[in-house]
Amino acid sequence: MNAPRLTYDSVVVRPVSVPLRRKVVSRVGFFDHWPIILIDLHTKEGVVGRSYLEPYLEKSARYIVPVVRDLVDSRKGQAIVPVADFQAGRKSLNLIGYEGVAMIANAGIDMAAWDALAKAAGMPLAVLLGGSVGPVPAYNSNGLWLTDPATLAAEAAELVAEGGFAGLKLRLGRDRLEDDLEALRQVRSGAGDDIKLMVDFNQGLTLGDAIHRCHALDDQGLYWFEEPTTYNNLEGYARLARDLKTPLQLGENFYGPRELYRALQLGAGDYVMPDMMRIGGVTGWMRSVGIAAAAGVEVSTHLYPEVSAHLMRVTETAHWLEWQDWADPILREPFVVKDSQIQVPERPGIGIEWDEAAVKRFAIG
Ligand code: SMN
Ligand code: MG
Repeated sequence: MNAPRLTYDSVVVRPVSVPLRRKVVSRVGFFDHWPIILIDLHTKEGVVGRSYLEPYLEKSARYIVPVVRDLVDSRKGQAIVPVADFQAGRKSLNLIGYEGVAMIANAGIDMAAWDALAKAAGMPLAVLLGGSVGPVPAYNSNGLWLTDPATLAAEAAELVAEGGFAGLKLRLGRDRLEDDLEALRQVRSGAGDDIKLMVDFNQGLTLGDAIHRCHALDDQGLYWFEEPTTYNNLEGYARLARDLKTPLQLGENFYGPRELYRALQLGAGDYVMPDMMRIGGVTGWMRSVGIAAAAGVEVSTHLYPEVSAHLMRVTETAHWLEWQDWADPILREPFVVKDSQIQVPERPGIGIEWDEAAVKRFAIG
């Protein structure tokens, strides 16, 4: 038998900061640039595994990058076995915590390691994982921030046209209910009444205000309410999920499968949407979606549309992919989105290669 075997050699980790076409104005912050940490995992055999991390905060590259380098250095010469490496990597850092930077660094390496294995096997990642390439339903999350409601009708129409989208994400949680209602009217007037509206509060409300606001909006026909209050107030979420008619969505802040499990046990949400960097890369995702499927809960994605698209092809209760094009400027071949679907390409691995000229232009640090 001649199955490919790969060995850790070295890693190149490069932070970039990419300008955003539409500035992020949200309760988690204002961003006109988006930091992305590019990971090139070099194997002794010559295959290079690629992934990226989106750490929100530009300055966080200063402490995430050394952890990624340190973990890979400690594995030099070892076989690449992502499931065992993920476990060992987390354990090696558990004395400073299983979450936060430790998880983020492990997740970044995990995604690059899986990419390398799929490339060595000559298969798209979805195929290596036992699935097939094909389309994944996607909604457009590239806009509709907490900006002047009067601008939202035109923006919503633009966002639909960007990929024939059947769903859009809208950020809510303005000081006055009337302004949220006006934002909804504007978005519907631009996007049409059939559009699915995913509504994200970005943890902006206290539990009491979340109870008021979500009940006041409960008859608006919204597709989901996302993160109305602090992400780890799971008992508060369970109360909201029990009392509201609109499905409650959470999960972009789960660090690892156990947090997803705990949230589902408590009935804290109707839907979940793990984030590749926090749930633990490909390995963390695969473990988590088994739990969600067993609980009968549908799974959407958060950021990372390229690798997430592969994983949705092997996710039993796959729901909606969040389409954000923020990494497109540094990708040689951005993924194609049309008819509200992202297409998993017929390329080995995840199918991302860097546009090196753009990487140079946007480099930081
Ligand atoms: C989000 C993502 C990135 C920046 C700000 C807000 C948001 C989402 O929570 O779900 O897209
Ligand atoms: Mg969100």
